[in-house]
Amino acid sequence: MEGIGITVTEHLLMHQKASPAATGRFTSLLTELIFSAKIIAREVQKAGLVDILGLTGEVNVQGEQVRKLDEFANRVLIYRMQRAGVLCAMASEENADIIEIPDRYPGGDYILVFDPLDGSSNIDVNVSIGTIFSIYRRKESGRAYVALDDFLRKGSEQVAAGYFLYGTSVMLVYTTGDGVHGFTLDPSVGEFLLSHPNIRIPERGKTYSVNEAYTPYWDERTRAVVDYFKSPDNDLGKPYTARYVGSLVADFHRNLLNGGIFMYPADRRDPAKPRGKLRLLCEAAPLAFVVEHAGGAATDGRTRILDIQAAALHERVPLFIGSRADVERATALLQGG
Ligand code: AHM
Ligand code: MG
Repeated sequence: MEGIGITVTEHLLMHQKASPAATGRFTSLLTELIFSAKIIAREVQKAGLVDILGLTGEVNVQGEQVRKLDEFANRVLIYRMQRAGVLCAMASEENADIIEIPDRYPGGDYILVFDPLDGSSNIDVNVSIGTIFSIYRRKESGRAYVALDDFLRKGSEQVAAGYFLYGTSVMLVYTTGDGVHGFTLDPSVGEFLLSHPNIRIPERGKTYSVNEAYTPYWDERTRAVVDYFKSPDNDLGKPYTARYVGSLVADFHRNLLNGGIFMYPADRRDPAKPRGKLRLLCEAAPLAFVVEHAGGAATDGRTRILDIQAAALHERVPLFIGSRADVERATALLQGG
């Protein structure tokens, strides 16, 4: 249609045609995911109007209080994706175990891992939140049941990853390994339109994002990293600007477009067990896949995130992600360099 630009559906079909082996099943998966996100976005936008705010009183598998919109987003994704006919199983940040596809629905060979509504502490205060997704192909096609080891993979095995950002506008950013592309929802026509083709993250940023209130719980090297970004004598020659939304998708997206580094280091809030907060499979690995395909980097302070073999569904990792030069500098300082 004249003047409307490329829709995400057209973009998907163009890529499907370019790949001779494509069956259209991946396009179906993404199409269903996009529809689910539109439903979630509609509810997010109504959050101040309807009685959907507040806590349900339940606690999820991570020991955090579940908010109603998290539950809603989780239910929408499970309901729609179970029926999409392209998945063999799913895993959600909100569910302790693998989510199977009941026999009454057609199956497929893809595996979907998602964080249905990331940054949920921001729901009540009208600050951006998001849905993160990660897609793998099952290890062995045709096996009757999906095993945990189909999920416990390296992030480098993902076939696609991305996120929906429910912000001032609704955006979809994703990659299948062939460039990172951003689409903005035009609410007047209900379509995601290609707004950010082939996103490249600047080699070095000017922004660092970390929850500095946890400084007392960090080790010396982590403090040295943050001091580096605040120092006028760093490689930028002036202190970086601090920006921390507290919604991973929003912080990540800003740094992806403008350059910068997001950090969620291991800390000793639990003195017996220093650890990061973010989950490897549903948060760190998909965003690492996106950032690397945009020219950036992601590590846990030592190892490339995409090389980490997951040992548990809800495993947590420290995360340093963003512009390549900034992540390399942080990783070197964490190694005592
Ligand atoms: P959630 O999945 O329960 O929303 O938690 C993840 C969120 C991220 O979006 C954000 O980067 C981080 O938690 C903020 O944590 P903190 O409040 O400890 O800084
Ligand atoms: Mg999350």
